[in-house]
Formats: sequence, C-alpha cells, structure tokens
Amino acid sequence: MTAKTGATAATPSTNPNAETHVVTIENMKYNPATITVKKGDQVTFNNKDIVEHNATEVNKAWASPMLQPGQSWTFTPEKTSDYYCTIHLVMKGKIIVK
Ligand SMILES: [Cu+2]
Repeated sequence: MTAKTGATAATPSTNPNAETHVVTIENMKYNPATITVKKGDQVTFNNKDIVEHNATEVNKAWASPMLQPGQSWTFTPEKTSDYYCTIHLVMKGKIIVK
C-alpha cells in the first residue's frame, strides 16, 4: 500500500524540505539526548518538565531562552553542537548536523 506522504507542515520554515525534530525535556533530561539532523532542519525543544530549563551550546554559540513548563523553542542548528542546561549542569545533549 502507499506510504504516508501527507504534508505535515507543523512549523513555519524558510526551507520547504526542512524537517523539525523534537527534543522533549522531561524528568531533568533531554529526550532524545542525541539527535542527528540534516543541515537546514529545525530542532524544537519542548519543556514538559515541571521546572524551567534551557538549552545552551557549550561555547554559547547559541542558547534558548529560559523555557517555562509547557514552553517550547525552535531553532535551526548550523553545526554539530553539544549543549547543556545552565541551571542543571547534569543535563546534557548533542545535536549532530550532517
Ligand atoms: Cu534544566
């Protein structure tokens, strides 16, 4: 049978071929902690935890605003990045841009 090919344009984007990858923040963790995206793809951080978090590149190349519970933030990573939460240093993640 036919594969599902319906458009799922959930997020505005300047690149019509860009995909949006979601990192859920929950239980003091980024899930998935490591994601691989294509150049031009977007990454959305979705804070489903009960406390505020952020995602900050280890060299501060980029940083999300502080995300309150229920808030999300979307950006387009330009290169492979390790990131962490500046208020919970044990929270670490990685975005691999191919
Ligand atoms: Cu945090």
